Amino acid sequence: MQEKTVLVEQRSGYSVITLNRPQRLNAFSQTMQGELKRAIEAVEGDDECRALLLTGAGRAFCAGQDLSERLAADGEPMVLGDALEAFYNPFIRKLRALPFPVIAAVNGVAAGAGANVALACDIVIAARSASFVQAFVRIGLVPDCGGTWVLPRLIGPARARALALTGEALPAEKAEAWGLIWKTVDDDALIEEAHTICRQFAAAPAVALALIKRALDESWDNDLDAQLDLERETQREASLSADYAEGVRAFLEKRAPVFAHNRGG
Ligand code: T3D
Repeated sequence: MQEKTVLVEQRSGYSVITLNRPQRLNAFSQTMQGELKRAIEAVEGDDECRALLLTGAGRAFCAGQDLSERLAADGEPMVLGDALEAFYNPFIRKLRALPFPVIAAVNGVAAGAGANVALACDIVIAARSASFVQAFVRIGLVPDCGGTWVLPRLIGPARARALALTGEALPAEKAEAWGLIWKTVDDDALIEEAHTICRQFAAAPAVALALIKRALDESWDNDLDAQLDLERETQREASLSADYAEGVRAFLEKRAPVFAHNRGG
């Protein structure tokens, strides 16, 4: 039997998805795209899930689209566009819309769509040996999976342009220094660090986490006035949650809060 190209593991309060085609640097084959789509839908529908950890098996995080599936039988490249609508665009939208934090543990090279899937996550931590490569231009393509949106917002137009236009690899430590990712850790500490973050989110106030994500996401399109209105609404909603009452009580009683682990409030 063929090994699964995506491994899903349930931990207490969070899930782990591992891209699992190490011999192809976890490049996205069509089979893997199908398995990943089902995995993310399962995680989305799991009321007990309060964080998602995404990582890769072997020496790479992900090398992007499996290019061996991009030549038609006559040896000509496929026309793209529909391919983005079939998998990548809905996948990125779903990943961004999950109501809990998504942590990418980038264990090695993240190239092409692999880099931009990682950058679509809420928190990106990377092994010191990892790198981020906007490899698209090397094969005559344009960054996708939201790369042209997220790069200038995270690192500014000058750096975004140079990375996208040259396809140069960006080492993890430089990615951290530029503010592209949250942090770099020693290679052998990466997975434990990612699990620690997930455990922290599994015990955190779930309603607040979802609202924080929403407020930060919507801020990209808002002026200050609109954002202040949004903060009023998100704060109102957060204050209706049992977790807020518990948080205040715990503070006043000088004890650690015990949150309800309930996304419904
Ligand atoms: O098509 C659409 O739907 C549109 C969407 C496009 C999204 C995209 O992601 S386009 C960009 C696709 N990705 C790339 O162009 C990156 C290709 N890979 C590389 O440039 C290099 O492999 C890396 C820089 C990522 C790593 O280099 P290195 O030297 O560490 O490893 P390697 O020797 O190149 O790769 C190891 C094996 O993985 C090798 O196979 P082999 O020789 O051992 O049999 C290599 O062919 C294979 N591999 C790596 N990347 C891919 C791949 N096989 C298929 N597709 C890949 N993307």
